Amino acid sequence: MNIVKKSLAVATLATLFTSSIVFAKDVTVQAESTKFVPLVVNIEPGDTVDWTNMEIHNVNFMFQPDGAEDFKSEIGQNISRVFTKEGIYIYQCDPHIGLGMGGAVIVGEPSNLDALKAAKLQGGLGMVAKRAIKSVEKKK
Ligand SMILES: [Cu+2]
Repeated sequence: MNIVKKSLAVATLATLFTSSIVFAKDVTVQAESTKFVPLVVNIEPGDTVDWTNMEIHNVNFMFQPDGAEDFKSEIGQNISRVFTKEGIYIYQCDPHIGLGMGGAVIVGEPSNLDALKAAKLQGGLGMVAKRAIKSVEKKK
Protein backbone atom coordinates (compact mmCIF):
# COMPACT_ATOMS: atom_id res chain seq x y z
CA MET A 1 0.00 0.00 0.00
CA ASN A 2 1.38 3.40 -0.87
CA ILE A 3 1.22 6.25 1.60
CA VAL A 4 -1.84 7.91 0.03
CA LYS A 5 -3.87 4.70 0.08
CA LYS A 6 -2.76 4.06 3.63
CA SER A 7 -3.85 7.45 4.90
CA LEU A 8 -7.15 7.12 3.04
CA ALA A 9 -7.76 3.83 4.81
CA VAL A 10 -6.98 5.42 8.16
CA ALA A 11 -9.29 8.34 7.40
CA THR A 12 -12.11 5.95 6.43
CA LEU A 13 -11.70 3.97 9.62
CA ALA A 14 -11.66 7.16 11.66
CA THR A 15 -14.91 8.28 10.00
CA LEU A 16 -16.59 4.95 10.70
CA PHE A 17 -15.49 5.06 14.30
CA THR A 18 -16.63 8.65 14.82
CA SER A 19 -20.02 8.13 13.21
CA SER A 20 -20.75 5.09 15.37
CA ILE A 21 -20.19 7.28 18.43
CA VAL A 22 -22.44 10.01 17.08
CA PHE A 23 -25.39 7.59 17.04
CA ALA A 24 -25.65 7.84 20.83
CA LYS A 25 -27.40 11.13 21.35
CA ASP A 26 -27.75 13.62 24.17
CA VAL A 27 -31.12 15.13 24.97
CA THR A 28 -31.48 18.15 27.24
CA VAL A 29 -34.35 18.57 29.67
CA GLN A 30 -34.72 22.04 31.10
CA ALA A 31 -36.24 22.79 34.49
CA GLU A 32 -38.52 25.79 33.96
CA SER A 33 -40.32 27.14 37.02
CA THR A 34 -41.89 23.90 38.34
CA LYS A 35 -41.94 21.95 35.07
CA PHE A 36 -39.53 19.78 33.16
CA VAL A 37 -39.43 20.66 29.47
CA PRO A 38 -39.91 18.43 27.56
CA LEU A 39 -41.93 16.36 30.00
CA VAL A 40 -41.68 13.17 27.94
CA VAL A 41 -38.41 12.30 26.23
CA ASN A 42 -38.01 9.50 23.68
CA ILE A 43 -34.52 8.05 23.28
CA GLU A 44 -32.74 4.82 22.32
CA PRO A 45 -30.61 2.59 24.57
CA GLY A 46 -27.20 4.17 25.07
CA ASP A 47 -28.51 7.73 24.82
CA THR A 48 -28.05 10.32 27.56
CA VAL A 49 -30.44 12.80 29.15
CA ASP A 50 -28.96 16.01 30.61
CA TRP A 51 -31.01 17.97 33.13
CA THR A 52 -30.16 21.66 33.30
CA ASN A 53 -31.24 24.76 35.21
CA MET A 54 -31.59 22.56 38.31
CA GLU A 55 -30.79 25.21 40.98
CA ILE A 56 -33.76 24.28 43.19
CA HIS A 57 -34.66 20.90 41.68
CA ASN A 58 -33.59 17.28 41.55
CA VAL A 59 -34.55 14.08 39.77
CA ASN A 60 -35.61 10.97 41.66
CA PHE A 61 -36.65 7.94 39.62
CA MET A 62 -39.75 6.36 41.12
CA PHE A 63 -40.62 3.84 38.41
CA GLN A 64 -38.23 2.05 36.07
CA PRO A 65 -37.86 -1.15 34.05
CA ASP A 66 -36.87 -4.21 36.12
CA GLY A 67 -33.13 -4.34 36.69
CA ALA A 68 -32.46 -0.61 36.11
CA GLU A 69 -30.31 0.93 38.83
CA ASP A 70 -31.80 3.39 41.30
CA PHE A 71 -31.06 6.96 40.37
CA LYS A 72 -31.54 10.07 42.48
CA SER A 73 -29.71 13.38 42.22
CA GLU A 74 -29.00 16.03 44.82
CA ILE A 75 -31.05 19.23 44.77
CA GLY A 76 -29.26 21.99 42.85
CA GLN A 77 -27.24 19.70 40.57
CA ASN A 78 -27.27 19.66 36.80
CA ILE A 79 -27.04 15.96 36.11
CA SER A 80 -26.81 13.41 33.30
CA ARG A 81 -27.96 9.83 33.09
CA VAL A 82 -27.11 7.30 30.41
CA PHE A 83 -30.02 4.94 29.74
CA THR A 84 -29.14 1.40 28.73
CA LYS A 85 -32.25 -0.60 29.62
CA GLU A 86 -35.30 -0.31 27.41
CA GLY A 87 -38.60 0.75 28.90
CA ILE A 88 -40.47 3.62 30.53
CA TYR A 89 -38.89 5.59 33.37
CA ILE A 90 -40.86 8.01 35.57
CA TYR A 91 -39.14 10.53 37.82
CA GLN A 92 -40.06 13.36 40.12
CA CYS A 93 -38.51 16.50 41.51
CA ASP A 94 -38.73 15.84 45.26
CA PRO A 95 -39.46 19.44 46.37
CA HIS A 96 -42.04 20.10 43.65
CA ILE A 97 -43.84 16.84 42.85
CA GLY A 98 -46.81 18.28 44.76
CA LEU A 99 -47.01 20.83 41.94
CA GLY A 100 -46.75 18.06 39.36
CA MET A 101 -43.04 18.49 38.65
CA GLY A 102 -41.88 15.24 37.15
CA GLY A 103 -41.06 13.68 33.84
CA ALA A 104 -40.77 10.52 31.79
CA VAL A 105 -38.02 8.98 29.72
CA ILE A 106 -39.01 6.32 27.21
CA VAL A 107 -36.05 4.25 26.09
CA GLY A 108 -36.56 2.17 22.94
CA GLU A 109 -39.58 -0.12 23.20
CA PRO A 110 -41.88 0.73 26.15
CA SER A 111 -41.83 -2.93 27.22
CA ASN A 112 -42.99 -2.19 30.80
CA LEU A 113 -46.15 -0.31 29.82
CA ASP A 114 -48.41 -2.83 31.56
CA ALA A 115 -46.30 -2.63 34.72
CA LEU A 116 -46.63 1.16 34.67
CA LYS A 117 -50.41 0.93 34.35
CA ALA A 118 -50.53 -1.63 37.17
CA ALA A 119 -48.37 0.59 39.40
CA LYS A 120 -51.27 3.09 39.62
CA LEU A 121 -49.03 6.00 40.55
CA GLN A 122 -50.84 8.75 42.45
CA GLY A 123 -50.80 12.54 42.66
CA GLY A 124 -48.24 14.46 40.63
CA LEU A 125 -46.47 11.27 39.70
CA GLY A 126 -49.77 9.82 38.49
CA MET A 127 -50.21 12.82 36.20
CA VAL A 128 -46.74 12.28 34.76
CA ALA A 129 -47.45 8.56 34.27
CA LYS A 130 -50.67 9.41 32.46
CA ARG A 131 -48.78 11.69 30.06
CA ALA A 132 -46.22 8.96 29.40
CA ILE A 133 -48.88 6.30 28.78
CA LYS A 134 -50.74 8.64 26.44
CA SER A 135 -47.61 9.36 24.41
CA VAL A 136 -46.85 5.63 24.08
CA GLU A 137 -50.40 4.74 23.04
CA LYS A 138 -50.55 7.57 20.52
CA LYS A 139 -47.70 5.91 18.63
CA LYS A 140 -49.33 2.48 18.31
CU1 LIG B 1 -38.44 21.12 41.23
